[in-house]
Amino acid sequence: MGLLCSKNRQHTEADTEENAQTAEIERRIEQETKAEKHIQKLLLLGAGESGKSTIFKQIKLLFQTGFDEAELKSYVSVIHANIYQTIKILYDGSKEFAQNDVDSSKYVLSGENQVIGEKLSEIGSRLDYPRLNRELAEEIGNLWKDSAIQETYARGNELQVPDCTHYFMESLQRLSDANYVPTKEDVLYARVRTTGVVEIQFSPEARETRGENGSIIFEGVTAVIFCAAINEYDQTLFEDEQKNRMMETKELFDWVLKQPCFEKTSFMLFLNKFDIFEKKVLNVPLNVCEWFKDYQPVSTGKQEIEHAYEFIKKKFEELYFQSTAPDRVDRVFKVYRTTALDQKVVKKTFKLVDETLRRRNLFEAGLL
Ligand SMILES: Nc1nc2c(ncn2[C@@H]2O[C@H](COP(=O)(O)OP(=O)(O)OP(=O)(O)O)[C@@H](O)[C@H]2O)c(=O)[nH]1
Ligand SMILES: [Mg+2]
Repeated sequence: MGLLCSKNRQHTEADTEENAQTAEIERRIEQETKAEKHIQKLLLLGAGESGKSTIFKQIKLLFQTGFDEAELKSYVSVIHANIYQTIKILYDGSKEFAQNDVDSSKYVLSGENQVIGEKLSEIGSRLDYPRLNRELAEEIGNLWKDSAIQETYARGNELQVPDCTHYFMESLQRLSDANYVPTKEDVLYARVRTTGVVEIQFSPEARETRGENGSIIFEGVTAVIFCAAINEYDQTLFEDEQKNRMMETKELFDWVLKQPCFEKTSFMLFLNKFDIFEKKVLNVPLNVCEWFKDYQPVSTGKQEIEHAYEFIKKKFEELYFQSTAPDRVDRVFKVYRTTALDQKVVKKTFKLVDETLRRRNLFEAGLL
């Protein structure tokens, strides 16, 4: 009996211990599941130059450690390369317009600037650029101010002139200082073409962000952030100058929406580069782009900008519903107006994205 009792007691003790262990495991699983749910694995997709890397940099600045001095300095050569490449595009472009345009005289540079232009164009075609010094910066500055280059810049949409042009050209003196260290803003403007996929893990609480590693990881993606540069409706592709950039974005978005691996993935569409769009749309009609050829302006000024933006938004929404199979229509789809260079806008947008995805998690867990 005693033995039995003792045996029973042993049993009870073991059970209690086992129960406690099970409870602890369950508690940990619950904790880990909860923690995991706070980390959003986001995939940034979009055509070239749509702003994916800029969004990635903003996330790093906003929710991670930002850029340390070594990282900032690593952008010096990128920024200098951006300047040489840009001045080459503008100088070569002015030569082309001076030869072929009806109104050719306005694209002809002064004799002195032609000599400088030839020299800089040669530097711009090298693989290794010299560090930008005061003397070169002055020459580039003089060329930039030449009315022929300004006329050429006004036709930048025909020439693959990058969006960072004005910002860097107006800061040449600072950028050519021997002790120059790029600012956060300089880094956001710096342009490096990414090869590979931009993936980020984002959690406002955990302050954890990782990615831009070039590896293709589509599994477990909480949401796709699709960047569309809405200012590019009158521009052609860098890779194919016959193809309109907005048409390429349309095709890419359609393709991504139809991918089986994203059938349950949430879609966050960033209609990006709004700052450039709002300046352009009053001068360049939307209907120069085939996709927007049914656009009718209704107003002027701010109202017209809003009207044009809403028109584009509607086009993307229509495309979303056309390209989404009926069994997938319950995936989340949200559209945001963004200017990736604007930290406040990006912060606000990511708060909204995070809120939407959390709500979705709760909904899927049956808690909402
Ligand atoms: N004015 C303005 N410029 C922007 C905006 N978003 C990005 N840019 C600039 O546009 C250029 C291209 O942006 P990226 O972020 O490199 O574009 P991407 O999508 O990563 O391009 P790829 O790597 O070639 O696919 C950079 O010089 C950015 O500074 C924006 O909202 N407004
Ligand atoms: Mg990139």
